Amino acid sequence: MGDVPASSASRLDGLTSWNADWAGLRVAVLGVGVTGFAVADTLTELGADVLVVAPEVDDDRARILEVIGARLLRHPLDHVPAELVAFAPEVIVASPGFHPDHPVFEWAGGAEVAVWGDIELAWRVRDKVNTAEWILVTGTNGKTTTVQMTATFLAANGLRAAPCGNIGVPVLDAVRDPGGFDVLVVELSSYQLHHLPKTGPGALHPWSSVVLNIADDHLDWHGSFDAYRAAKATVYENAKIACVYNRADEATRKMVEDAEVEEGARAIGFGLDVPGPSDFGVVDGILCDRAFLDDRRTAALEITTLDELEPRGLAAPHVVANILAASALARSFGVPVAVIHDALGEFRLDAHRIETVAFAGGIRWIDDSKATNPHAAQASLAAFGTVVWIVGGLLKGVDVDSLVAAHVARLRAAIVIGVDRAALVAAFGRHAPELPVFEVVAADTDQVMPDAVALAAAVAEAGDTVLLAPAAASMDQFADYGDRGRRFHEAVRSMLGGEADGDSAPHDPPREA
Ligand code: UMA
Repeated sequence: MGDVPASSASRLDGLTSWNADWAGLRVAVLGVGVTGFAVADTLTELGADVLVVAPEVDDDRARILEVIGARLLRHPLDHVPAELVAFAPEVIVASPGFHPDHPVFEWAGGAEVAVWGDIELAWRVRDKVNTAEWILVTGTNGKTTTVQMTATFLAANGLRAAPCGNIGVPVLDAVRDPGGFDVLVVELSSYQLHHLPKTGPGALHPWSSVVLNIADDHLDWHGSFDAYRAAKATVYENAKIACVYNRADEATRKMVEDAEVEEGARAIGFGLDVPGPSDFGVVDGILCDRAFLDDRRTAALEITTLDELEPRGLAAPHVVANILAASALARSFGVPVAVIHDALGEFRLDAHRIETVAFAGGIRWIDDSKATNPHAAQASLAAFGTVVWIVGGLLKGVDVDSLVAAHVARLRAAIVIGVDRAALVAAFGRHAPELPVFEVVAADTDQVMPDAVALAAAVAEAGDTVLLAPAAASMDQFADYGDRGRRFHEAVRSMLGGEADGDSAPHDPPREA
């Protein structure tokens, strides 16, 4: 973002505590969604001079901003507002959704104005109540589940643990919680990581970190896969205890190798295969820790078994991978394996994550609306046998060809929804010209799921799974992935009437993803 002038830079360098001198610091806050609001609220409390710039703001937030003393500039932000230039900010704190090539960032680079994200600000003021350790979780898929599991395991061991970040709770809210926490388990999106420095006063020094996996996603935002990967790799910088990586994803191990970590920090691999020393893995259906024990050359600790996980809907390969990663993070904080075992007994996945909607006539209906990219859909498909696949939506510039090629053999039929149907239909044509492929062309979006479900019901046979795993974002036809999943549930239930046998259908045995 360019060099910041010396006087201003030295002032910013000193801003590494809630009790530092923030008074009068001129800060422009870009965007006023969940993040921008928490940023403006924090900075006004610190006595900074805050100008919030956003195209739109809801009435409640506008009123509160006025009360707390932040100025608000409504501006489309299609160019740099003259009022922002006249304000001469010393720092801009940007909401994560702003693209890196936004005109305001270009201007800030030229004018030598520092640009932070909310995560850097939260790190700098993390001593407000007490100084919690931070555990960082990123990856293309599984972030939220892994954050929830890690926080559950820590809490089960009596620690005050806050899941926060991209999961929906700004880290600034966790940092300012008057109760204080021992550990923040922070979900970081690639957007948030993009703005984080690797060194200097704003750089994070996490306790432990994980990149769960890395595959094409958000390429339209980052511009390239390399830029996306570089953003994700930032979580390992300055790690103190453990850098947890995915043995099945070489890129994550390379990121650990390339990171500058603190003396003594360990690389810990996780994977569905047999673990080596310093790894987490699976041996004969037993999930094991071979990292956090003294005699790891010859022994391993049992966490749980696939047989125990299966009736709870936690045995799909990608969920097992999340459990292993979360266990590694919790073990790095001293949580005993027995505590993790018992906490897993109570753990439930969130809605729309391989959620069983119904089981009727030998057909299982599964909602994995959260599979918003090909990588997530790949994990989902790999968890089931013969599948009628409901797929499609907004493809966000990613390629679906290899996903289709990898899974055509397990498909009974494909039901294609969404605006980007052509790419999917063409891929099916190339890789499985014989496969029945149906397009849902409903003009009325209320009709999309009823039509998709009716088509699926017509082709599914006993023993099949009808799987909503769209591999695409939902916003072309639905409010969000939750809305897409809810409408699927409604359509399935209304189609089945009283026929459903309940949601206790057995899950297929997990397969290697
Ligand atoms: N805005 C603009 N121009 C832009 C971008 C945003 O004007 O180019 C304005 C919008 O008017 C809006 C505000 O900025 O009012 C919203 O900012 P935002 O889109 O950055 O979103 P927030 O409400 O601050 O929520 C963000 C995350 N959103 C994004 O990264 C897009 C939330 O993740 C996160 O939960 C929240 O901070 C708290 O940390 C959501 C998400 O979809 C769930 N994340 C993506 C994902 O998981 O794939 C990355």
